[in-house]
Amino acid sequence: MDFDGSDQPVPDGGELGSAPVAVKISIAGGFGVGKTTMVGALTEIQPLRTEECMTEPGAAIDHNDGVENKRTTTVAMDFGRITISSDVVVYLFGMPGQSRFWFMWDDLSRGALGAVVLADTRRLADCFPAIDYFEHRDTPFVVALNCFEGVRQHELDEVRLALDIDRHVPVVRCDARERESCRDTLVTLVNHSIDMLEAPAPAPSGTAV
Ligand SMILES: Nc1nc2c(ncn2[C@@H]2O[C@H](COP(=O)(O)OP(=O)(O)O)[C@@H](O)[C@H]2O)c(=O)[nH]1
Ligand SMILES: [Mg+2]
Repeated sequence: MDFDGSDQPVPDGGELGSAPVAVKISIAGGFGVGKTTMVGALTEIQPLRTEECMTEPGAAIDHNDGVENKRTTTVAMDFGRITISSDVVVYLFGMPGQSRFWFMWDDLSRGALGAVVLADTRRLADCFPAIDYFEHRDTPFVVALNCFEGVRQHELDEVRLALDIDRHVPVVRCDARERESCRDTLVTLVNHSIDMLEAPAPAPSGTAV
């Protein structure tokens, strides 16, 4: 048993070792881009969903161009879980895309290892708020182009240019309905997050390098 300087004993590593490490990952992006679909494809448990039917008044606010068949919308969050091993469990938090729910983003993304920003090339601008959000918080993120059928496949470099994101931010293609494709996206994110953690801190401005 170790002590942390207070009166309270702190369990040693052996006792802590029984609880798996929890890794939190955010899934973000605009309305109808496939966030709920991705969490559902990845989770090993019944996903927690907060879907509600879309209504006439909402149609004026939630533009479903390109996803006209969409009948429901997430009104809070999606939640899923992936057990990697007895030591590591990943928790997935799908963040609501509509601007009226952005007030929840801080709570849903706090402590996240990183984020997947899903993008639909037919409505690319819809992912700008999520990209801005993670850029300003220095949260590692990858941009994943959800490849909806029948849509021209843009080159990844074209999309990177259009989004004006840093060269080090990975841009990948995925199919939010396919578990393996989503898994590959998460692997890219985790590797990117590790790279960011290991990257040397930038020199303070004005310091000669
Ligand atoms: N064809 C196709 N449809 C998709 C794909 N991903 C999601 N969808 C559909 O697009 C709609 C919007 O997806 P949803 O996950 O609800 O979007 P969210 O608003 O970001 O949570 C749903 O009807 C999905 O079935 C995809 O990769 N291909
Ligand atoms: Mg949703």
